[in-house]
Amino acid sequence: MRVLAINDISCIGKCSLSVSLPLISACGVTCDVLPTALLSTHTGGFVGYTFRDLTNDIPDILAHWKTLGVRFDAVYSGYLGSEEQIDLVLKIKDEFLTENGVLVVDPVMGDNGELYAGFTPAFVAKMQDLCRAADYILPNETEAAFLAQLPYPLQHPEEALEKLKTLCRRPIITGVAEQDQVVVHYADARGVCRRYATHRVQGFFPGSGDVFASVFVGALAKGEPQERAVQLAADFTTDSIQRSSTEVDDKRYGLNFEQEIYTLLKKLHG
Ligand code: PXL
Repeated sequence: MRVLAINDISCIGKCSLSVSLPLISACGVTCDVLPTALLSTHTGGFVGYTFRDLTNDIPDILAHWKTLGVRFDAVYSGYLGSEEQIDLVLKIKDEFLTENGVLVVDPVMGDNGELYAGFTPAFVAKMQDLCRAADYILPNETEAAFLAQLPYPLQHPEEALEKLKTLCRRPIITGVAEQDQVVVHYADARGVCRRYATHRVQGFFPGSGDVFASVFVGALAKGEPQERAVQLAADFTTDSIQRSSTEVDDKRYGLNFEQEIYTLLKKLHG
């Protein structure tokens, strides 16, 4: 099984490719990468970070891959640095995804009710186009609100899920906080809305969405059914957040997920 992870490299502040590579590999599948941008840190709370957009490198990378004849069983896109990169993901789906391959789109755009630095309403509209081409979309609550054009926080996540189903058959809304629980709302294979809850740890942890998405994609590529992939990803993310709440002083540096990998592997590989 070959997964292509399309995401940025943030050198410090565990998120995007520095999370996807170890987690997808741990699931026992190949993780190839297409970096969309190179940043000194992610943009969540650091000041003075560098940002190099890699859009112009991508056509030559794809042209080279064409000569190799590579195909991917899953393509997973995360942080995209420009609207042009959305068109490139659509092209990758057409030209590099195997016949039964899946496109998983994490529409990374914002958190806590706000868009991340540099993201615009035009980008949100373009992201809706990418969601229409996806087999699964993994918005957090903020991204779900922007994509479904509903107020944040979502009053009725099931209503947002129904609206998102008009974009993509299998939306999965992550990280919806309830009193002492955090809930994943998702549409199953038959389109039925379901929920999976884990316990809630207070606070905001950058990179949590990337951790969830990476385990979900890795488990799916390993052959787990969608429902089990959701549960594995939610449990892993919650356990990593729990650990980080005491181990990590400065939350900008990301989750300490590494020591949770052993438990994930026991569940995945027996
Ligand atoms: O974790 C999402 C993410 C990914 N990549 C970059 C980011 C963020 C969130 O802030 O800034 C560069």
